[in-house]
Amino acid sequence: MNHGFETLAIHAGQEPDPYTGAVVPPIYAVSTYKQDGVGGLRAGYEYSRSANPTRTALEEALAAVEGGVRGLAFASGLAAEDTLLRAVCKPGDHVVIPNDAYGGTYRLFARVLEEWGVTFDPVPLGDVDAVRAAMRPQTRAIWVETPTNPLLNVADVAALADVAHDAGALLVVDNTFASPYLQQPLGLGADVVVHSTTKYVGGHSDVVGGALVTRSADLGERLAYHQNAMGAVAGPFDAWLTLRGLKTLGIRMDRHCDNAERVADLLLSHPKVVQVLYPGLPEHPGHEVAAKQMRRFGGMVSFRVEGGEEAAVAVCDRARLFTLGESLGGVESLIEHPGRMTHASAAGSPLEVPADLVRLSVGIESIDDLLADLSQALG
Ligand code: PYR
Repeated sequence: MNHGFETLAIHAGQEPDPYTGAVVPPIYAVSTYKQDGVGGLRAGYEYSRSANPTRTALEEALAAVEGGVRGLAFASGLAAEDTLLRAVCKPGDHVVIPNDAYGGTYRLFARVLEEWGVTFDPVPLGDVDAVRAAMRPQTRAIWVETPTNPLLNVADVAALADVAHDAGALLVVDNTFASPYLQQPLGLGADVVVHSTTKYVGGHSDVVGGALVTRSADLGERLAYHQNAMGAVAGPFDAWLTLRGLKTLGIRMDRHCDNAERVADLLLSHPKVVQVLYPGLPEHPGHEVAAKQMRRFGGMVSFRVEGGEEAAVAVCDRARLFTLGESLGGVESLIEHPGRMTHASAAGSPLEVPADLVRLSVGIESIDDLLADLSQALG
């Protein structure tokens, strides 16, 4: 479909149901499908681990909004990551990862994939020369997050795609923080996009899911084989909720960005804030690259608080409208202390996050209420 983003989000993969005319893909709560004679599948569906019509609708929509050819939906972002890595790596292979990757991604590499024989090196991805220097003959992929979770560092996707491809490796981009509305890594040269669809794509904090989208049909086919073989698929209810969220992604993201810009401004002028991490700020080291590859700068803002860990935890505890909780990307604003919460698994590792760091997922509530809550939480 050659349409704009919002049209694709609402219509791609979502033709009205041919049987009833239902304008929204129904929840196909079904495990198996009647065959008209052995092997006689009516619409290609055989067993819902392999494919389910509600999941297919989501997968086609995700591929369309990312500008890819194949989308695959999983039970969680980490299920998508694990399936991808086991499909493209074998024991003995090596992956370059961000030195500030999401804690769950780090845990997957450090505690699960390393046991399976895949090694990794954490590298500051903003430094393209450092990434090039980290490449080895066994490097199978560069794993990119941009902006990163929770430090909001920015990596140049097009430059890293060249580094990966020169070395015969894949460029994988976790696009969870930006969402496909703000950034489309496949068009910049990435081979695979990864999502925790739990976040902005789902957008309402009511479903956990993950996705992979590929630029090539061949890689898509290989990942689909592993999706079926490993079985960590999205169920039909979860696929339906995620698809419902996707339809409003564009308008939600614009409001997330509007509100995050105002929040970053407030934090910047607050005496108790030591540093504001937001790629939309001109002084952010990744601002220029972000401006080149993103439509806007996103809804995530992190900041460092004067007084260290206890002061940062106190800000989180005092917040009211910003709900204290993990996750991000929902309509409601969230606050958390990454060191003790989402990134606790990186404690003591090279990926340990600063103890005075607070992460905000700025929601789409009335901005004056959000600013008032933050002001009182900062004290
Ligand atoms: C996060 O809050 O960073 C998760 O992905 C759970």
